[in-house]
Amino acid sequence: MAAVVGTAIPFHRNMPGGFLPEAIASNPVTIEGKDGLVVLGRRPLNAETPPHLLDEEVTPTSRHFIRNNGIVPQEMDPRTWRLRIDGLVHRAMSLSIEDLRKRFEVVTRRLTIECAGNGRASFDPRVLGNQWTLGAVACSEWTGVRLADVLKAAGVKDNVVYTAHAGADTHVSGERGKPPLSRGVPIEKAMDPGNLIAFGMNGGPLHPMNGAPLRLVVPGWPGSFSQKWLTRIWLRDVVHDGAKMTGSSYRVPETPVAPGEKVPDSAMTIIRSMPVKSLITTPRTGLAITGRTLPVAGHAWAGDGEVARVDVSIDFGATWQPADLGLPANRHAWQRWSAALEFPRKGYYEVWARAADDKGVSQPFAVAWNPKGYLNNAMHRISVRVT
Ligand SMILES: Nc1nc2c(c(=O)[nH]1)N[C@H]1C(S)=C(S)[C@@H](COP(=O)(O)O)O[C@H]1N2
Ligand SMILES: [Mo]
Repeated sequence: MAAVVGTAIPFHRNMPGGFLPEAIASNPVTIEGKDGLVVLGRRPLNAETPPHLLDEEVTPTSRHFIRNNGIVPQEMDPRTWRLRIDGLVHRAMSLSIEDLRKRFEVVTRRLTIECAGNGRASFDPRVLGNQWTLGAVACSEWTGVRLADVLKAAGVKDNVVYTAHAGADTHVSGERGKPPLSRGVPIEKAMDPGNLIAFGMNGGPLHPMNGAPLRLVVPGWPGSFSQKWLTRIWLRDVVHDGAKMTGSSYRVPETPVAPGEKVPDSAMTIIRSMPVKSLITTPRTGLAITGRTLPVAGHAWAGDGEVARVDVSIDFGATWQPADLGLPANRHAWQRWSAALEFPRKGYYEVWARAADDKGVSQPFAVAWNPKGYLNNAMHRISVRVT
């Protein structure tokens, strides 16, 4: 926190857990091309988007969250950028962005990216890491070529089990050749036609903080698989062991554990599909209304699955009312939901939203605690005062 406010905080022990210093809360962030994001840390730069700024069906580039593990590259020239595909392939390739455009079908898709640590701030006991609240999620419209098409052109060998991704960002330590993040996916997931090697974002170029000029978008799974500033995809015959693939990074206990329990790395498993989740994006929390009715709306998503229903409650979950739920624009796009609420009398209310996926799995009421603070898909709630 001291790094974020720029100086030591003598009374930091008195600060409550999950506390946001006023200097940060009231300090409008000035990241060029971003608007309204709340900065969690500056080195590396991490910033999330308040839910009410995520109301649009397609998240504008200016509101796509930023999750950096390292220092962003200096050079992001799309004309000189190269992507290498190598390792266990029949034809290793080095491609420019122009090559990608010319050689492969260019597609545009709305794809949800959510950081696995989104919601970490609500873990009790607290866990280390960026204290994301709700806004490390976005659904922008990405343009690029299918990862599967490029891998097919390279000719994936039969013994390949995993991809390994590399980007041009550098480690915060400044140590040369030490990548901040290098993740990979099982080859079956890599071959899913939903994954893109993207060079376009919302009809324009990628934002420098979102991986310009070239990134992976591997929707449905933790955002960490979507390597930014993508320079290399290496095909391997073992589970990739790059930076933040091993130990407890992006892993959860194989079986549920009690809050605060110590879990050995050997009992942790790599996170795959993200769980079902929803956000209330209209209205913003804390609203006071004078009438008795209120339209509410938001988005819901379910990793590799689809959202089957969203329900809302104004009585702390005692009764539920079904929301109208839209279809995804394409697979892996979040789904719009809306409902008309009616409040019986004046007073303080909370609106809770709960999504369920196509397997009938719902969002839980409370956080399922795990040592690294991942996969918090507890229901989102906002407060409303009827005056
Ligand atoms: N090269 C590189 N790619 C990266 C990261 C990174 O630190 N370096 N962070 C990952 C993580 S943890 C997430 S959640 C997403 C976030 O994408 P965004 O910053 O565009 O929102 O990028 C992923 N890709
Ligand atoms: Mo992430």
